[in-house]
Amino acid sequence: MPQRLMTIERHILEQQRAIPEATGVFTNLMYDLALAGKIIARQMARAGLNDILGRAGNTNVQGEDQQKLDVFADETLYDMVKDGGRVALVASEEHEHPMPLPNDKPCGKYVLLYDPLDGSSNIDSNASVGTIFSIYRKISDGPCGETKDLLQAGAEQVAAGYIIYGSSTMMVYGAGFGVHGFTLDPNIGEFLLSHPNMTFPKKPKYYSINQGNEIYWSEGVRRYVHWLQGKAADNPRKPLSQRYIGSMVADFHRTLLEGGIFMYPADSKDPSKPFGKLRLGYEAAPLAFLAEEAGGYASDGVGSILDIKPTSIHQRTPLFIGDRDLVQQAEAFIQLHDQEWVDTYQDEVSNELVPGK
Ligand code: AHM
Ligand code: MG
Repeated sequence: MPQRLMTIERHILEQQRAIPEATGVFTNLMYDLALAGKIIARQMARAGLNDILGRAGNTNVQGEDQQKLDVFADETLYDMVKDGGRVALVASEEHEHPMPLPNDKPCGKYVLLYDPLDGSSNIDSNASVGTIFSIYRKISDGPCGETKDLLQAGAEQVAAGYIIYGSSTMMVYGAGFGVHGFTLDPNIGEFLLSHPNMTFPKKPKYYSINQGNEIYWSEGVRRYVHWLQGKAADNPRKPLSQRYIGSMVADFHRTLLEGGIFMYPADSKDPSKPFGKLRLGYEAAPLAFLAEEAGGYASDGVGSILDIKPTSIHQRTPLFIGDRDLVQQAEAFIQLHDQEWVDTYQDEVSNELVPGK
């Protein structure tokens, strides 16, 4: 008897059946994202052949070079969601302002944020990159979305996920019923359930950070990483191995499968980026949502990432994510050694507790 194949479509549909008020709009939005993922994966696989590798010659709102595949992924995602009537407003890493829908298209009840191709500086070296997405309910009263819909605390996410383009393509998502991973079978063009109910392993294996930035770290972060390395004289522990790809989706995916912690702390490298490099809305918050659904935790070093209410779409945040105990230990080191930094930071960013949490 052949094993029953669970496609991502069937899986989402079955989960949504458990919600009496579900109208199918969310299910269709997830289909749209899965289809965008398939199209991006196909283009990625052909990248060398199509001479699409390399820079597009533009600079995005963060002042970073846009890779050609960044542009392709960004356009593909917008194209897939713009006319279905599921979303009301879209924000992308590649656009300074939120992207409204075309005038003649209906607005839906969700808003979507995405990083179309995170880690794209890795493309030319054939390392894994990924798409990250985050979905909220539209809370504004007008027919179409407003910026405030995109600036909700991460705890309000309806769903979040990523598509990793690696040795195989995988889509991993969470919508309140655990975290589930699907591997793209290129022969039938379907994402098939391969990793149901993903949770962080009990025993952490790796820590993941750009060690080259050590001279820019705070005392607390430096001491914490030394502690992970088993160097703390007062509490020697077995060192964790280090892994770092520099592509957060790939680093997070490994952390979820193998156990451990991924970090991009605040540092003093670039005064224009005092809170590190990663963006809250479409990088940290969606992965934080998945981390918590998978039994882990994500923090900015002070409190939960999911409790931060963003004030701008491209806001950056320090990030510690993965094994709950390890992330809480990072918070303890920062609390103990970086009190001055914590005070200044808290003046600027409030981890407002979301009602009901
Ligand atoms: P991007 O969105 O421009 O690709 O940048 C984000 C990426 C993350 O995937 C990764 O964790 C980080 O940048 C790596 O940065 P660094 O090279 O400073 O270690
Ligand atoms: Mg990114």
